Amino acid sequence: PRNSGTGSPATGPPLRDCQIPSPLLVGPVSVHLSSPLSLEDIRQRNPLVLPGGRYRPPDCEPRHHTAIVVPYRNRQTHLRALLYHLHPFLQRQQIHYSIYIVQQWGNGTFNRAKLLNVGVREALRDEDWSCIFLHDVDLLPENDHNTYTCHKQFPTHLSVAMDKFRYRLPYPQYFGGVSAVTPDQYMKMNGFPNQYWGWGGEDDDIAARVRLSGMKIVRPPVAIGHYKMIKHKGDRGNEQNPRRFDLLKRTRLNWRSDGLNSLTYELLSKQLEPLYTNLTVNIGEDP
Ligand code: UD2
Ligand code: MN
Repeated sequence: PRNSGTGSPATGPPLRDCQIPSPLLVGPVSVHLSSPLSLEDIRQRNPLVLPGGRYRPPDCEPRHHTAIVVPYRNRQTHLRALLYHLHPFLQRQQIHYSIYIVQQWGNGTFNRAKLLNVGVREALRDEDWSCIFLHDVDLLPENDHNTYTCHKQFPTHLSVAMDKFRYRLPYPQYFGGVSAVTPDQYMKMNGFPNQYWGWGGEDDDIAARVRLSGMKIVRPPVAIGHYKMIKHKGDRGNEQNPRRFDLLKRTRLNWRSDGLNSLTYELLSKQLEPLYTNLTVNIGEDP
């Protein structure tokens, strides 16, 4: 059968494969941040997006199946800006995709990497995604040639040129912001660390896992990997993690035992919102 997963019409003639590159791409786009629309307005602008934030191109068979996983708590305006930009962006790329917002329940210290682990696991319960994106809520891609697909062999880092860093890579091993893995790559590196509570270090730990598990990081050209980061202050509940330097010294010892294989959490709810799937999760507290 040509259609297996969610969002597929039940019958109909086989579709031809989507063209590469997508004829709908426009290249650089200007990203305005003035006043993000309401969720209802965004929904009306994206009539083909199905509940849960799912989409597949209507007139060709997609070659890529990508889950976008966003670690999240209390960033309503950023979320609206992200949905406003990302839905049309991904549709121009003719990808079959779904957006997952992984919301940390409660007021405990934020844990980005653990939320990403939860998102990957839950997304893979829904579909055999060929690619999983790990996406900060406040980063908006500025060029749709930066395709939201995976490299066959190696994890990808996409946000290589951000306005915040004057459109340059801040340091060679930098892996923060937006990155992507295939399920195989994710398993190979035992997922992400669960022990980074608060701001910082977890992205460097993930980059170290890539290397320690025998892989490397691939990146799009700087001219294409442009992102705008919505300006913001640090969040309450996500203060700098003073233990991050000590933890990073131990990645080499810990990565095999802490990660996907030690992940525990309680899924409190899963809701198919019009523009995204909301997962509310109790991930426990900093011990
Ligand atoms: C940098 C990295 C980010 C991560 C972080 C350290 C960039 C562009 N991004 O972001 O990937 O490594 O440092 O942890 O370099 N969040 C919430 N609610 C909160 C706190 C965080 O939703 O209360 C989410 C949200 O998706 C946010 C992300 O976590 O974008 C990263 O947090 P941040 O934006 O405060 O950190 P930032 O910009 O320094
Ligand atoms: Mn940020």
